[in-house]
Amino acid sequence: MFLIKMSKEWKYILYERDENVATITLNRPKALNALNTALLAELRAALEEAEADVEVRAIVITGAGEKAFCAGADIVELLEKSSIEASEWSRWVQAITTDMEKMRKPIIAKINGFCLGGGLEFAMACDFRIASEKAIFGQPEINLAIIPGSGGTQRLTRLIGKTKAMEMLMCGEHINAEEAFRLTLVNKVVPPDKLDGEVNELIKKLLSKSPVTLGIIKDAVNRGIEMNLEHALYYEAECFGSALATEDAREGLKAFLEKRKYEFKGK
Ligand code: DAK
Repeated sequence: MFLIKMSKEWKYILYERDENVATITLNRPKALNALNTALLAELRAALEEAEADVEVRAIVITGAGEKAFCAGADIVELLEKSSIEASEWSRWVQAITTDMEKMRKPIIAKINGFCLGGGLEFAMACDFRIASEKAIFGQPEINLAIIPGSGGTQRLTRLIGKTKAMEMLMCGEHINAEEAFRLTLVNKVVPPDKLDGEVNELIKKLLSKSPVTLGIIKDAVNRGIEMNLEHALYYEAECFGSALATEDAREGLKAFLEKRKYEFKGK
């Protein structure tokens, strides 16, 4: 039986640490978990806490309530910002998603409902997206005459390609989970009552691997995708060298030859 260890009292998020897994729940269900500045500050602090906690080896982000993962940036707040405030806020928010990609631990978005605008941008900064059949996706910013500001125009294009990204960004329409899967925007779609189980299965797989090597893969993919192929392959070779130098790699290679199960130490 896992012990639930509550870490801190937050106002807009719930943070649970259950053995090796930290779960961060966006917790403004009445506003469909829309991202106001206070929530984002807490989310950032929670991510930092999870990254710093040596016991944590996987992070799950999800939304409170039945209806939404996150319906995007808080529209009430957006209207109040001056142009200068918006630019500063923009850099600050972008840093959170960029940091999520720099973090070494795998991050899973558990998408239980509406996943729109900034909500989808945060989901796209995660390493995995597991969705309920009820999930709805979109970049509806165009309907507010704004654009996504936290990577939506960039990460969406990288994930699903220019043709469909342009359509989603310019038409601002919702797509259902099945379509999101077809576009490879999500890894898997499952009935709502199977969502927790599916995410737990994925976590089980990830926890069985070397955490240090998972971190190297995440870094190689996220940095490499921004480079030309020649530089990316050079970087991959450097990462390969780092991976091979770990104790876990020695253990993995030896365990194979000795026909036994590996025991990784994360070193
Ligand atoms: N912000 C604030 N409140 C929201 C919200 C949002 N994004 N989405 C929903 N709510 C609130 C509603 O106002 C409503 O509040 P009450 O009226 O009950 O007080 C409550 O949540 C329930 O919503 P609905 O009554 O509308 O529920 P429905 O089932 O009828 O509709 C919906 C659900 C998700 C289809 C609808 O709520 C909706 O269309 N919501 C807006 C979705 C949206 O447009 N999202 C994009 C927001 S803009 C940036 C970074 C990020 C961004 C921009 C810049 N930088 C770093 C620069 C991102 C921008 C966005 O995400």
